[in-house]
Amino acid sequence: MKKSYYITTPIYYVNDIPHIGHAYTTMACDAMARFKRLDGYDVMFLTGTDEHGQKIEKAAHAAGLEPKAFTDKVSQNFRDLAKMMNYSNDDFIRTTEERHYKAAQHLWRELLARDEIYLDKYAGWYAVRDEAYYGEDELTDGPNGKKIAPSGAECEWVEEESYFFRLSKWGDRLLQFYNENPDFILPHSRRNEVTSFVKQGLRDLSVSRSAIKWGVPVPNDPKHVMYVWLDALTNYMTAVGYPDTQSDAYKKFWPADLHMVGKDILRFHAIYWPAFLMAAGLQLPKHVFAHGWWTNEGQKISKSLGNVINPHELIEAYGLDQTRYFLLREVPFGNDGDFSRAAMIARTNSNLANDLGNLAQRSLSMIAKNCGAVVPKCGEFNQADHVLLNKAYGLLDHVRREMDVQAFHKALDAIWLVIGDGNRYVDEQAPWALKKANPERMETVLYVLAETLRCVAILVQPFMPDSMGKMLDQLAVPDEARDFTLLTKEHALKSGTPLPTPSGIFPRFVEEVKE
Ligand code: ME8
Repeated sequence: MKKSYYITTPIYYVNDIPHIGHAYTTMACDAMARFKRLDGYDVMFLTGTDEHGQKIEKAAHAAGLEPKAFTDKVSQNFRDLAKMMNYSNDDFIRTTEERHYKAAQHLWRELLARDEIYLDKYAGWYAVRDEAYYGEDELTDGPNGKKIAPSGAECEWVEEESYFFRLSKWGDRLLQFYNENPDFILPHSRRNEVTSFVKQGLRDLSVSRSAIKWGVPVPNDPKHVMYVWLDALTNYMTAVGYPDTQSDAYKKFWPADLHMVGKDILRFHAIYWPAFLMAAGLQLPKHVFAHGWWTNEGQKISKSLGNVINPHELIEAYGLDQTRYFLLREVPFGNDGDFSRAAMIARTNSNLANDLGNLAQRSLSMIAKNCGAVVPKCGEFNQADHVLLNKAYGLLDHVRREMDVQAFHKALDAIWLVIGDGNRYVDEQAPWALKKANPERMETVLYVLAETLRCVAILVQPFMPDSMGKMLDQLAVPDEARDFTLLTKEHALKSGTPLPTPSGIFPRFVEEVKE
């Protein structure tokens, strides 16, 4: 049986316009999902939308719509984003779906039955923007006497009847769990912020709202709707069949291998979620990775500043695969990063047009011109040939190690080192000069280049599936011969295989000069 791999994105609040931040998280998951599929795993890759809560209720009313009609309309924006970015998600969950109500209410009943939930009254601070409760000690004074959360969100005072989850009793168990599973919170540099929050002592968590209507109804108490984070987190199990824990999907994919999130929502995923699951007697996800935040030319990205970067515009200006590549290559994954047009153009031109594009273009056009448009003949390999080919065949192990810890930039770096070696090899071997003097050697050199390109293109597929698909077409590699088991010399290109006419894959980006 194939090994399984389950990866999730956060489910996005539907009221927002999808921007580079959302595209980034899902892109990271898409690269992981595609990588694992090519590496022989049965993959489940989930994304979707978070559609309940006070924030959405307010946004719907501001738009003059009932929440259901509003969310039906705007959740489409996130499906469109997934299509536009060529994400390979296997499912798209909406928390307003029937299957999700069933799952969320089941989890509630489980918690209630285990006496993990009790009815009381909440009196405290709430930030609608974050849909989060904050303790007085966490807040600072803002202008107009407002209280401000560490995230910068404004808080309001809330007093309402509310159900509480006994979070306070799970602190020690959580700390023990982090200790026993040192790779649960990734990158490791983020562990401290979670453990110190838990060590300060956890308060019981309000898990229902009675002042708002838009949410999953609390079973047997229609005055209450579930707190949106308890509802939302459950999506990860809904999509694999919960509450049917005997279903094939659940047995195969739960617990999830990786919840990918932005650093802003680590607390919910690394504290609340495992506590809910422990309390319900369910298995905990294996890893939560919290990545950094993008700024725009040095500024925080926000609707109110009007500097939101729309992925659609990036694709229009620079190309789809160029955008996908840039997102995961520019910034070490886990760190914050700044978007700038200059960086986008520099990356596109140097790594794609120059390095990879040139290697492919030079090799394939020489083959088309000088080798009768077939995979060249392959003579005896010399030392230089062996060195390059062994590096290409050796890449998978290295890239896999980096991907397994979500070091996307390092995985790409490793591949680009071999691309750089390939370009140096062309210069040193100078196949154009061998044409007359030693045509057999010229064919061997071009063969080595084509074979190197095959390995590179197969490995880069998770990041740039369309472009690498084209490159593999140009090398006449059939669709069924593009997974990682084919990355060996036993599966090398066969001399004499007819090749289609090559064409450039990565054009140089030329800035329009304004008159
Ligand atoms: O928090 N840079 O949804 P959300 C990088 N519904 N990533 C960014 C970003 C930026 N500038 N802006 C947003 C929610 N993100 C909840 C999640 S999960 C059960 C519920 C990404 O729409 C990043 O992944 O506010 C962040 O965690 C997520 O969008 C927040 O999305």
